[in-house]
Amino acid sequence: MVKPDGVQRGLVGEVIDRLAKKGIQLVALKMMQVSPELAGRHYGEHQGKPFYDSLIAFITSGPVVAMVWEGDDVVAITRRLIGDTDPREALPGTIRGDLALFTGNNLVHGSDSPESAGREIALFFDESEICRYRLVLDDWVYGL
Ligand code: D4T
Repeated sequence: MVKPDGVQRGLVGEVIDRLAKKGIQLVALKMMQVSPELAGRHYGEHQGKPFYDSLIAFITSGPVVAMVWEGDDVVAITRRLIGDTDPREALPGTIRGDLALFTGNNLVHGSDSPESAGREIALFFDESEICRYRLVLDDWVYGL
């Protein structure tokens, strides 16, 4: 997901570009306003933490761009491309390392396990919104 700060800063294209250039496949995408109810379900694991209220306020503060990406090891690969939660610790070359400065506004969210990806995709997308198509690029990316 490109968070509200990424949308406002005009970085939606940059984020998509970085992920697409790695070779993973975009199979769903939409711009949407996250409701407080959806934010609470998405970030339920953080309820009770000191940053929870500001996290909910931030993620509902403007539109986000929700996406589904597929590929071998896609969760681990996207986490590496995104970089550390704290952008000051994120390595140069990562999205947060290159483009963000503050944990509260760290530009993007990426699922942290296949299980959370499945849960989060179901929160944001209907099955009918996931596009199944053969990516011709795969032949060249994976050397098939
Ligand atoms: P997300 O979930 O947004 O991809 O971030 P991470 O997976 O990298 O980090 P996280 O779940 O630990 O945190 C979720 C979200 O909360 C914000 N946050 C986090 C914050 O504002 N202050 C904090 O101290 C922490 C740890 C940033 C990301």
